[in-house]
Amino acid sequence: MNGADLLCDTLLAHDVDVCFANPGTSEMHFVAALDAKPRMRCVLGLFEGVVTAAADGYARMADKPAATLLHTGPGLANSLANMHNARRAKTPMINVVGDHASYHLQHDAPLTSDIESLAKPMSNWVRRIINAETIDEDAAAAWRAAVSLPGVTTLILPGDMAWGTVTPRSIKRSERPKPPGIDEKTVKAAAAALRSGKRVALLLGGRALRVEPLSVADAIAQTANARVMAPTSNARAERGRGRVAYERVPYVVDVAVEALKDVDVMIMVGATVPVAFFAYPGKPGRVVRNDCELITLAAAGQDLTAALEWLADEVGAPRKVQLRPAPDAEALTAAAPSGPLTADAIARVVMQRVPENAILCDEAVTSGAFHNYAHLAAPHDMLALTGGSIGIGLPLATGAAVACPDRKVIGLQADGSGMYTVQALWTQAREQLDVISIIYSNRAYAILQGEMRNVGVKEFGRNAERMLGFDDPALDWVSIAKGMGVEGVRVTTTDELATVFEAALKRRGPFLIEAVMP
Ligand SMILES: Cc1ncc(C[n+]2csc(CCOP(=O)(O)OP(=O)(O)O)c2C)c(N)n1
Repeated sequence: MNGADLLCDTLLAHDVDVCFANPGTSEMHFVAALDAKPRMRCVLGLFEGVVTAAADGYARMADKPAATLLHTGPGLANSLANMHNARRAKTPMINVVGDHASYHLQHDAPLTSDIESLAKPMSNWVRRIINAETIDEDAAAAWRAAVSLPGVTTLILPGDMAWGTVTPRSIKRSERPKPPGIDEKTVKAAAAALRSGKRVALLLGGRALRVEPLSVADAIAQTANARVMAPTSNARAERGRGRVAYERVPYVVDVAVEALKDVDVMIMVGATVPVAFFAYPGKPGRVVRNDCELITLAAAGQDLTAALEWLADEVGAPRKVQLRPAPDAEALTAAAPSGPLTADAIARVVMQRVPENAILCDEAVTSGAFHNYAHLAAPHDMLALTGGSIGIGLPLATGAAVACPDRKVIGLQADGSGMYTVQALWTQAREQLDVISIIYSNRAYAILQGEMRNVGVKEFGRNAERMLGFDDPALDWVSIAKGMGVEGVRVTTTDELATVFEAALKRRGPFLIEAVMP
């Protein structure tokens, strides 16, 4: 038995049985160890940004970490943008990064780099393995750090630790660390605020956006006349008909300030104070009022449902609540206007047809109108980009589909962002994953064109046009998909989209719809 075997066995003992991978020479012993364990499912990503985003999507849906396998500093560097997104989503993840054998580093061979310095900013926990005999302890520590949230962990595995002989042993599974308890004083303060007559918003994030805690929050809100809100983008939210239709904090600063101007007290549950995505001259950084009282009832790694239940008891809220009727239910049946594709029309076509229990992955950017209708769609999970680093959508959907093979996954994907990690389509084909990707093909970085106009530029010059648009040559998404083994169809009208989407929902396996927007 060698260190790589011990690492693999320890991961399996902790029920980490999927490894998204892009290996290299220094990881060959670990590849051999993974190969010797058929229980471990290894999924190849053809770029490391696919690997980490797929591990993210997997963990969001499986509620447990996947491992990743990355090759030395450069492989890790390629994966970092989506590792950043995972860290922002508070996703549990165990990255295994191979390195040269420890005694080889002195030669400064071509792939030598400072892996720790690359890993630290995007990881919550980093450890270099220095003794093959104790790899089981290292891997168990990584698992504990991953599941106690926030949880991106990185283990650096030098070649000699992987091939070093170790004493065979039976592996003990670690206890899941107990989350920090809920603070009684804070619960009482939150309850007092809810009883005070002040205008209160409950801001829910992380696992508080699952059905059960959401409905407890809604009961509190109905009892105390408060609002239920969520951050603009969330790792995973359980949405749709029959579920709590919370308000999202708007993305645009002025709109967010306006939406929150009446909030005297914000009670945060698995969320932090909402801030503007960017600084703009003369605009605030925090979008709540300066005098808004902020109460953190519970943070991401705590038991958010227990915190809400305690608060509900304090304010005498019932556990069974009447769901408030959707105010605009006629949108459910009204056909989207036929004609050229708009973000709103696509959202309505999708909303009316989303199958029950689907998983939606949102990287629609300026075409993100689906959120306006999410409460009207069949019950679904919504996974979104939480770290602002575009290029997550296609692999996020890939990982979610690996975690939930019996559920339809639907990617709402802006074209510019889709191109960053387009290789995920190949993994979808290779693994025959049940994913429909709808590409919002506006052939531009539309959000940046909007930001340019916002700074007062009316006419774009040649350089701005060439940096913010990509219609020449136009990307041919159907051919791109075909080249990676995924069938696709191009649509240009609402009616075509409806027909093609309905047909796609009836089949299994990956499929792509290029929705060309004027
Ligand atoms: C990794 C990374 N690179 C660049 C950016 C800057 N950026 C933000 S949005 C955007 C363009 C998005 O274009 P697209 O995905 O086509 O969506 P659209 O704006 O057209 O709706 C860019 C380049 C970013 N957020 N993250």
